[in-house]
Amino acid sequence: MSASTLSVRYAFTVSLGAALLSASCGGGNQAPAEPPAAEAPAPAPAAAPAPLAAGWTATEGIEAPESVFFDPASGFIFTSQVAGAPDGRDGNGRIVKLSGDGTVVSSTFTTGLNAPKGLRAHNGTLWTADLDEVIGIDIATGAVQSRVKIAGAMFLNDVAVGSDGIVYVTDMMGNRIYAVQNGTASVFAEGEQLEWPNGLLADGNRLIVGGWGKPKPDFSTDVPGRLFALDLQTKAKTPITPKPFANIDGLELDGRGGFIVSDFLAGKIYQVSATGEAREIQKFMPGSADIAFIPAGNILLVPHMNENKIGSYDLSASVK
Ligand SMILES: [Ca+2]
Ligand SMILES: [Ca+2]
Repeated sequence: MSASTLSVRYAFTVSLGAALLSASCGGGNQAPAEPPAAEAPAPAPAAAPAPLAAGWTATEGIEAPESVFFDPASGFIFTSQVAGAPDGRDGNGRIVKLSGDGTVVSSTFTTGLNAPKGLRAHNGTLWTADLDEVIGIDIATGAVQSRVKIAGAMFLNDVAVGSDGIVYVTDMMGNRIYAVQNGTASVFAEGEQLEWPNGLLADGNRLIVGGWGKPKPDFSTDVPGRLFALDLQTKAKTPITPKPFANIDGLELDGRGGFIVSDFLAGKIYQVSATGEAREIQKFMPGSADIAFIPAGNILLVPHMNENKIGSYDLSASVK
């Protein structure tokens, strides 16, 4: 290629660039003469997520993760970063977006939160609980769409969404469960019979609740929590496990009529049958927070809150 060919191509590129710049500035004559620093990138097509897989660990941008949620609609994984104290109003809480193979797609998917915890999605909105607020996030962009501040909330923790779109949220330290609908919160249930509720799941006409037990200042308990159900219409409580057995944090369906739950302080994972038999199936370091379980493939996603990492595990050998 000759030097003159190069110079012709360069001149063409410069003039085209100047024309584009001129157009983008409104077509006036005051457009600067120099070429733009870089070509304007075409809108990138949304990258498809990698298939959900087991056997990986993610640490990039992971900072005291409380919840991990697999969104079946988009195929992406979302995880909440408390980043600092669980009750810290510090403005550094984030949501991180990952692909199914553990690749971090965005470590700043949503920023400006405080200490976000539970995550669930409904109709394109990712819901989280952040201290005393229930926050709706556009799952396509990460932008905050709505905030509902709950007066009197002490330590909001997990969220669940009914088929009708009502968002339920546990207040572990307040011994309450709130319902949020059309931007307004109301008390759904309250009292010590809620066993200091942490994990929450909507399952048909029931709300499944994971009790932590009455926490001491260090969050340990003399009596841990049970797994129980609340009827969404009557609010009647039905125990699932007959006895308290764990400081329950994460709570998922096992796809077999029962549940997968995590014990945060013990680091243990249990499978609980529909009739309430709790069986330990995995043990990690303390700090197994709000897990995700995907029955297809028996994949468990664990936010290891004390270790600043997310792990993905194949439980095929232990889930029955
Ligand atoms: Ca924080
Ligand atoms: Ca939780």
